Amino acid sequence: MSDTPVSVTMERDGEIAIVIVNNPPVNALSWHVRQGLQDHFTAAIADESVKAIVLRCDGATFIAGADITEFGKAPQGPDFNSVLHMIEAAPKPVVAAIHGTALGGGLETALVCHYRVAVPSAKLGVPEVKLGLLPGAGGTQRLPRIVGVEMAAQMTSLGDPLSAKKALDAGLVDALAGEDSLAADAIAFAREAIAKGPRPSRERAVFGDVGAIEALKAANAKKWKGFEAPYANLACVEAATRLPFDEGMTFERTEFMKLMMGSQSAAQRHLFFAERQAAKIDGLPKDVQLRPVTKVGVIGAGTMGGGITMNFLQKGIPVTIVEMAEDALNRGVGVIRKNYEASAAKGRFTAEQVEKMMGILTPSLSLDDLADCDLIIEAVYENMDVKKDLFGKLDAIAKPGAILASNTSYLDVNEIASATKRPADVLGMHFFSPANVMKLLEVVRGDATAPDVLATAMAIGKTIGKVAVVAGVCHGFIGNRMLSQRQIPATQLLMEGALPDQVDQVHLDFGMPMGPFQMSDLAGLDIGWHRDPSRVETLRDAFCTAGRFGQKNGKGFYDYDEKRNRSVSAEANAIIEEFRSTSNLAKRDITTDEIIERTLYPMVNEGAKILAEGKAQRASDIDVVWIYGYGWPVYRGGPMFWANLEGLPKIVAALEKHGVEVAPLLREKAEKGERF
Ligand code: T1G
Repeated sequence: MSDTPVSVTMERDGEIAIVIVNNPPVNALSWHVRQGLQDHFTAAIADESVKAIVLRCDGATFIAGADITEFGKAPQGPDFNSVLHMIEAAPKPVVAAIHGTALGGGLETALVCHYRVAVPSAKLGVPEVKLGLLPGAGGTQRLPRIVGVEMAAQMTSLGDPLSAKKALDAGLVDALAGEDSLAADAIAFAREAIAKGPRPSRERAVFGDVGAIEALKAANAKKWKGFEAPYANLACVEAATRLPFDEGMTFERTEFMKLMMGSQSAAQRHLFFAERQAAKIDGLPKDVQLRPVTKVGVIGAGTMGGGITMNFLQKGIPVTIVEMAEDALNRGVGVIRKNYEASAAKGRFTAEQVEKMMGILTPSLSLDDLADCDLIIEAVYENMDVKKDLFGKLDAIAKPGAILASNTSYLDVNEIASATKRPADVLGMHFFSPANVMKLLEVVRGDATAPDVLATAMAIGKTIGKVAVVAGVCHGFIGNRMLSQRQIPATQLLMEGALPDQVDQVHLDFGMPMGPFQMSDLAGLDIGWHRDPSRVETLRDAFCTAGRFGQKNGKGFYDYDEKRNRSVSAEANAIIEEFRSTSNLAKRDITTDEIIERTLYPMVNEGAKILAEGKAQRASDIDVVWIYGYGWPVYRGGPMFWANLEGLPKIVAALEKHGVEVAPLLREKAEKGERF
């Protein structure tokens, strides 16, 4: 008995053969699917009684791509391109019946079919660029022949799917089927196609304006900074405009293999799975039931409270927002409306949608109005006494079973929970500012937090469009705890001769959206300042004493114009030099390598401590935190993935050279030749 899983079958409807793929959950083109396609298409092509062939899929979707789990492993089963060329060369019409998401290799399979029928809800795309790849099975060569150069360039370099309607308009789909009658409609279409015969896309001419490719590069230069894949995709589409098909396929293969063997694709494929893994809670009892969340309470209508509120309103979840003072409440509600109206002006919402969202927002000056909320999130002043007092009041007001969440960014959630008689219902939900934009949500699990409470918070995070990661209680949880291990040495480097823009530029060149000192200026240098100008104990004290609070007042480590564009500040650098001169450190040249070793390696070191303490479930969760919370460049996969590429022994040696105590787990892995 062959141990090949049966993931492809074939049925007949008269003279029509129907090849059916069934490889849950997304009908990925695993090796046994390729084998099954090869076997059944060979049989259907050879069978004289078969006059046309339909390819369709069972389950949630048409083929959603190559099986990413097979990448980097020894090849098994037939070569994908060979299977596709065989289908395209069939002497009888082949019709792809598309539902769900025909993506990547899935769309490429549909492209070698001669005709394509899709249900209206289907989506069609080539998202390989988001994995640091390109469509490696002819997508870059066939799309310009079917939808033209401009759309092919957009589809491949941006990776966003088309709706079935747009695909129909573009000629990528030949007909729309009934949402519930795809199989029958595709068979009927195939019957009619018998007279038309096959229509291999490889024989069609490329059309459209190759100038669209340069225009796309210009329009996305900032977004694609540091990325290789978008440009490789466009190079392949451009090659299709000047090379015969087979030479174009060879060009595509060469470019595909360059990306596949590179670190950027490895990083982006790592993140594809890491993001999905982050949603999983290890050890969660199988029978956990989520608590219903139909009404949310938010306490605090400031920047964070308002942003948090917007997340729920956008998903149609009513929110009661509570402030202590009416003017603060009105201001907060006004900002929410203004933000929605600004988004509507950009076409993201209609005016009706804005009114509908504002219509399910209930402003209130009384905590008592939260009594019927299923989830209450506080976003008040970051002070333990204030939070404990508030949670004590909530304990008496909130209904049994309500989840009480703190948006604290570093305080001890266990201590906050101790202010209630229901610590099992308490956890942290740490949003990142601006909370309605940043995708990361750290869900901070208290010692007493119940499994269903944790699972519910993770699920509601996904519902409101966040990437939720479980964090343990410690100072700064995962992200901010590691951030402090970057900011402290960064400031120390200024004491040794570096300047803010030198350090920041190294981080910008690394791919971060901003460097340590730009971030400090954005956050505000006066956060936590003792406000005594005569007391200058730290460099920040010196800046605050000089009235340099950061972007908020136009000057910090940099000077800022009215559009918040930064420029090097002679005054700031003079303050640094003055403060540095009080230290007994000799000024010296600081290299780029040293800046990386002194600011990024300590983050990896702290990540190892976080893992060892169980404050993160897995190293890939730490990567997800830094990608979605701080803009770590996706093509470097996150701090822990990047550390593997750097080499843990190299990191250990550098940390020792700079006098940093090496985390035991990091040292252990380095010595054993292991990776995170
Ligand atoms: N390969 C392997 N596993 C995959 C997979 C894939 N392509 N896509 C999804 N999964 C797993 C996923 O890890 C998760 O596993 C489960 O399926 C459900 O996924 C030659 C080289 C299709 C829109 O990039 O965009 O083709 O966590 O949670 O939200 O040119 O999955 O349950 O164990 O995301 O309903 C190109 C990637 C590949 C599409 C469904 N294709 N997938 O979203 O479910 S490269 C893609 C998605 C390629 C060719 C090239 C989404 C989805 P687990 P999910 P979903």
